[in-house]
Amino acid sequence: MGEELKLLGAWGSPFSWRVEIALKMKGVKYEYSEEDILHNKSPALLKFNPVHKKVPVLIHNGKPIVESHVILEYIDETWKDNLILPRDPYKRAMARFWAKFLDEKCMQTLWKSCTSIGAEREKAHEEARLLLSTLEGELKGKKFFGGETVGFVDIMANFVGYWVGVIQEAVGADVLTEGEFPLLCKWAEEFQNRPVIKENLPPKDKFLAFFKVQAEMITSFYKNKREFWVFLGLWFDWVLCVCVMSFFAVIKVYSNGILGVCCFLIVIVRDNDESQFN
Ligand SMILES: N[C@@H](CCC(=O)N[C@@H](CS)C(=O)NCC(=O)O)C(=O)O
Repeated sequence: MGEELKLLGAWGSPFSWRVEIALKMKGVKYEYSEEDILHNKSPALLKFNPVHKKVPVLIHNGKPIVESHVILEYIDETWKDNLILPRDPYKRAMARFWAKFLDEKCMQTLWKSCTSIGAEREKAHEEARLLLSTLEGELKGKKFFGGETVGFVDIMANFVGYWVGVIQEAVGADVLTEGEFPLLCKWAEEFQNRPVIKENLPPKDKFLAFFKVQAEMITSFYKNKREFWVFLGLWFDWVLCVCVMSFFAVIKVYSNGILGVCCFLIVIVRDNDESQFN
């Protein structure tokens, strides 16, 4: 087939990387185009992913496919060698279930547990531990989530297998540790050592430097957010104090006024009464 296959991606994106790995596992040739997602998205990205404007976008013979898990399924159905998803319908359904769990539950929490600070970090850390324990349980008696070889769930779990380790190193966090999650750590090692993965991992030094900057930005965001709330709290106390004082002052002026009016009326009434007797 004289096919045209192009991937719009970003070097540090676990989502783009999923697609690259799937294409490489299948041995499919493609053209790669690096997107500057932070500063300058290309017209092609905006045109082919107008809904989310995000990478990855796979363009096959002019037709775009977006969302990494959708792209993985498309690749698996289009190029049949080295199947990524299991053939058995139940196992396929379960693979999709875990993929959803990874993207919807784990990714955000793991990211937050590595980058937030204070109470927010503690909370995210606890949540991340629970999620990682669930994944640890899923690996019991297996080398990979997919069984003996890397499959759909392993590719979807790439951020646990590589990204979390690098982010932890960059920011000094310890969410995923060998002591607490031995099966997951062993899996991450096996995963990274698979030839197709090892040869295509994003460079660690570049990654560390990138995440240090990102983490500093995010940490200062959380710090500013906390300082903002402290400032707002103090400001609110002050406003409350002024309101209470004003309230009592008004009551006092008002009651003095009433008292004055009452005295005035009493004097008038008495004057009137006395003049009747004269
Ligand atoms: N759910 C999407 C997520 C894609 C995504 O978040 N891509 C990021 C890069 S890691 C992106 O392009 N961000 C650009 C933006 O948010 O504007 C997928 O699975 O493909």
